[in-house]
Amino acid sequence: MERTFLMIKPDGVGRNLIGEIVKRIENKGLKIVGAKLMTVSEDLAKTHYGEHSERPFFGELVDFITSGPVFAMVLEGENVVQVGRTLVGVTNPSESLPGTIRGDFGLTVGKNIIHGSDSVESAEKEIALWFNSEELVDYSLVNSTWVY
Ligand code: ABT
Ligand code: MG
Repeated sequence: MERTFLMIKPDGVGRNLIGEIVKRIENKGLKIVGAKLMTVSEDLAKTHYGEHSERPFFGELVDFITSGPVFAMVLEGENVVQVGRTLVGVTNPSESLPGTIRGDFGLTVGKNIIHGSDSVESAEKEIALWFNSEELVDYSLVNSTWVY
């Protein structure tokens, strides 16, 4: 089954949105196989956002993501990478539709509430970067028969 990496950023945690976001993930029928509240080291932030290292906003991005705790999650489900991005919304919250997490709770691109892996390849890399294999739990959801 496909897996993706979602991470509620310091703005989302600081605004008490963990429960609201987890509720949406559970309602959708996705399975949470890993989750933790953690602070992000500068090294981890720079590795995670490595593809943006030459961009002018890189310094601010690293400062922001290390500014407070994040809530990191691994989700499992059919087509979960794309479904995760759909739940999250587009990069700029001001262009993200109502009904999406960024569309409902965000206003500016620099503080867009949550991260979601953008491809299966990114998801695999990000899961390996953020979680140890012992932190991922293998179990069945009681109602999964009705989802798939
Ligand atoms: P992430 O889920 O955080 O990776 O966002 P997303 O994949 O939707 O968008 P990308 B392009 O990966 O943006 C990464 C972070 O950089 C911020 N950003 C991006 C800016 O601040 N200014 C910009 O012009 C662009 C393109 C938004 C993203 N994160 N935050 N916070
Ligand atoms: Mg991205």
